[in-house]
Amino acid sequence: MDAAVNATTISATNVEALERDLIARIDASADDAALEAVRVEALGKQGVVSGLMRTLGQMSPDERQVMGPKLNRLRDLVAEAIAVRKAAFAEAALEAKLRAEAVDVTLPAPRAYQGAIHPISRVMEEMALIFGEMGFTLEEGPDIETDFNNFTALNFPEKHPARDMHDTFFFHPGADGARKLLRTHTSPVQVRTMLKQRPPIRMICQGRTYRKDSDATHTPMFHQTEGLVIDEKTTMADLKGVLMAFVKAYFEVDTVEVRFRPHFFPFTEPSAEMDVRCDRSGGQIRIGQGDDWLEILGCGMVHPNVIRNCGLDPEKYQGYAFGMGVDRLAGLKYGMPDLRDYFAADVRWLRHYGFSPYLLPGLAQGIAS
Ligand code: 2NM
Repeated sequence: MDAAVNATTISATNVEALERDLIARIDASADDAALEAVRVEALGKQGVVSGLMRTLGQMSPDERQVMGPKLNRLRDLVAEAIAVRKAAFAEAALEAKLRAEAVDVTLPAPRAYQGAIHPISRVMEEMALIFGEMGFTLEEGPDIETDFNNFTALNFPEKHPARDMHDTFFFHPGADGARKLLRTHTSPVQVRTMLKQRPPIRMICQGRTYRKDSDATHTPMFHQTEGLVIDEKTTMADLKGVLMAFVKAYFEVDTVEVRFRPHFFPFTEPSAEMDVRCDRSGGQIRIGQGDDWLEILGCGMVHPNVIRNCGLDPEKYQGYAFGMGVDRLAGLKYGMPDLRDYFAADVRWLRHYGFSPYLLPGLAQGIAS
């Protein structure tokens, strides 16, 4: 410390000199460590300012009256200057850290990390759009269902093979003995809709469905789009008209020939499978022309037992229903042959078959644009 400063020969002049000296050293300190050294020398227990404060006790009252305020002021000024300098160091350190960690959020993401709309999502949007234009509402239900909603209400006999442990993923029974299951089709959504809404009902539902099945054309989780119309006068002709309009819009063809083949479902009577004319020559399937047929969906008039099980009077109401596999129809439209690829989460596959989130399907510009 400056030789001019000596606690026994303290004067107003050297308090000022000491102040200038300390402030200059504080301002000149380059970092926290240098600043701390100045603080210890000035304000620490052995520090020069602390030492001067102690001399007040030995001064005469007159001297103390003069020097007391000066030393208090010196101590406060030095403490304040140190605090200001310390804050400046902290601020500079933060600035440097922010600069070092800066991310330019306006930069485009690297190509490898860009997402795409999965073709299944895209196709479900296309289907919802087509049926939406025909006045169908879109209903939803849970993947985990009750045995009643998935089977019993839909007129599946108690011993029906589809209830078998080999097809259905059952959960462990609850305290009441009832076992929940992963829905094996989206039809329980129709059951829920009939139970909560008075006719007329004109709805579709879409989503995940589950069956114990796995090969090139079956995955244990797959997707369905199903539709239901319930009213006082509905006919199989209405059903056929709606489905033909759907097929034309979905495959984007002006004309398409379809045929109904008799079939069996527990929940419809009569039941049918619908085929569309197609051409298989040349290794790929072309819809709408040719001399072959391709099965694309199941349908029928809703069984009176189903209407009754869902709380409606089958004497007053009838309706039609249909169901289709989204995954296979997506594969047909966009040329993806192996269903297992859909769920392999391979970014190369998704980049090739995925859709831009900016290009939404719309009927005006063509749903595939
Ligand atoms: C299909 C085929 C035929 C269908 C029936 C119902 C309900 F709930 F109204 F009874 N929903 N879906 C149905 C009918 C589904 O899928 C191949």
